[in-house]
Amino acid sequence: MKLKLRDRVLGLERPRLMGVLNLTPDSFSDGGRYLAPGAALEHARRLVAEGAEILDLGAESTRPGAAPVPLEEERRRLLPVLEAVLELGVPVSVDTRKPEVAEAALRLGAHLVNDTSGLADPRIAEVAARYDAPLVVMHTPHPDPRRMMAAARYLDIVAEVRAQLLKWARRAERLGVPQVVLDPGFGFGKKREHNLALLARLSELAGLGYPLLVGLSRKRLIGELTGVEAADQRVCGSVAAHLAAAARGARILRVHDVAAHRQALAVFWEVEVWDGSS
Ligand code: HH2
Repeated sequence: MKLKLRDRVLGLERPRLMGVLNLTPDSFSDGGRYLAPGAALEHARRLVAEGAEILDLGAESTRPGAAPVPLEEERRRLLPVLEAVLELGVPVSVDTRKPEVAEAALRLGAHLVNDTSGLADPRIAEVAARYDAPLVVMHTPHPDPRRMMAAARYLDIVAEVRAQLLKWARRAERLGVPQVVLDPGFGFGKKREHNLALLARLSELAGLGYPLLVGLSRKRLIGELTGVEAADQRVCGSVAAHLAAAARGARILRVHDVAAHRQALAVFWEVEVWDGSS
């Protein structure tokens, strides 16, 4: 499988690392660290040097309870950094729920739209279509982070996420999106048992035939399973979760700690594909 990122192509025959760059004051694990454009660009360079093959830039936190960021403020945080990051030569994804922000980013040259709203505003798909860019369709039971945890009620989480993602993917395709990437949305309106079920049964989503992206990096699930309170100390747990996801078919891993994931993947993948000849 391949991911066509406008003017370039990323093979998905093996898992790829998407490095997270949060241009926010309030992200749950690194809020405020990369708000200044200089610090953001320096971090982007580090992520690329460590092995990130896509960078995901976001200027609005989606952690449970986060307040929305006005359009102008999101643009002001994102666009100057995006312009500089594009110079690094690595494909860039823009993590936004707003069609206007997606459009401004694509006009500057961004390669992928990462919509974490569950296609709440379908105009975002029309924008991706117009720029021939792929769209990440992520599951959330409610587009507003202040209300999504109250919506965490499922009978069969995996079946419901699968059905909803398929519905949104087909809608995006009808609106002209050239390629859809699916994401179960770990932590978005999901409790421990929901996240665990989704991870254990991820192959059921990978089998749908779309590229599968997952983001478990430093999330609450990792804290719950390990007892590690500080989000930036959850590196080993995040790596373990992402390897479990890769073993079940995830091909884009959205991570904060690129070097650790790269090392782990280098070993994991050799074992996965070993055919006895070397
Ligand atoms: N998770 C976060 C943000 N964007 N995008 C996709 N496709 N999948 C995810 O799981 C996902 C995402 C949340 O993580 P982070 O960016 O570190 O935090 P915050 O939303 O607080 O900025």
